Amino acid sequence: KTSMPKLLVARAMFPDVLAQLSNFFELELNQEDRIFSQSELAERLQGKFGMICTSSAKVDQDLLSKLSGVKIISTIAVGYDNFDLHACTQHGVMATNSPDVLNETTADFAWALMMATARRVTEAEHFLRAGLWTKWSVDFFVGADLHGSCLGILGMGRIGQAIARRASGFGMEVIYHNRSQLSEEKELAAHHARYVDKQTLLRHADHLILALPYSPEVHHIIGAIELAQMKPSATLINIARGGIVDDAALIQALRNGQIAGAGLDVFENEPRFHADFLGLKNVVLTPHIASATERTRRAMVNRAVKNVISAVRGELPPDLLNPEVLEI
Ligand code: 8YV
Repeated sequence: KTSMPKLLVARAMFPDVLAQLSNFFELELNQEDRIFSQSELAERLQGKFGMICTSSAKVDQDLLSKLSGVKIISTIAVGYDNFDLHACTQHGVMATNSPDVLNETTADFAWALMMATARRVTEAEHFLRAGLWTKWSVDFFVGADLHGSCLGILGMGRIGQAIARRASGFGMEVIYHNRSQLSEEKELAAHHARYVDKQTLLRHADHLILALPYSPEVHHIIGAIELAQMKPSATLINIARGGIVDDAALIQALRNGQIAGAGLDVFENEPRFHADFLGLKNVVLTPHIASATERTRRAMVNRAVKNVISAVRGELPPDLLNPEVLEI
């Protein structure tokens, strides 16, 4: 009897979705939902066909050089900045992600953060919960309007475009900056989004949403200089990745009133984010949950599962990120 290949599932979730795997693999689940250290990850990956993981698993040259026989790493995320694709290819490892199925859900959440930040929803709730609501006044928790304002989007991929489409219901103007300008057809579909340079985006946006993938080239692309160019009444929303924003500079800008507020779902060094955020009232802070709806997370896991099953069957994984690996 031939034994089945082994698969490391770095998180234990949606058992019914994972059940598809048991026809193909002997599974090793991370029942405790721990984030593995690099040495533990290397140990656990030894002798495995592959791994299903999340953004917290760092797959780099150092890790890969300790392994042999690993064929696929499949992340439950659209962002794959935790993978060194070049190193994966060199080591003959296929890398896959789970794109598309989270676009609309993530766009919804960007709007949730933008609305909560502009209208100071969490700040007002804290006030109420603290028993401080003893009287009411006309200038009580005044915030900024969304309707009729200018929405800026940095990073106009599939998620950025889904965010832009939603602006039509609010009568907002949409401007964006991206590595390249979208086709006219795509701009039209994205509520007539207008391509501008980065400086114009920073200066004109009343609400600026970050929706670009992380790479070393965009590290701290929003720092002290950029924040100083934004309107004092503006809000900054990050549903992309920590590291795009210089968090220390953002804290300064929020303290000094250089911008009005920030809605953040991602942070540098999460889950150990900058503690000074907690002392600020003009922030809405969430623990990386923009894609977290039951339906979408199931769809993401399903996609990650499909990728490893294709690989073990000798088929092309639908979301292969490094097709060059097939030529090796
Ligand atoms: C993931 C994300 O849920 O898709 C991404 O890039 O950031 C989230 O949707 C998270 O990264 C876990 O892998």
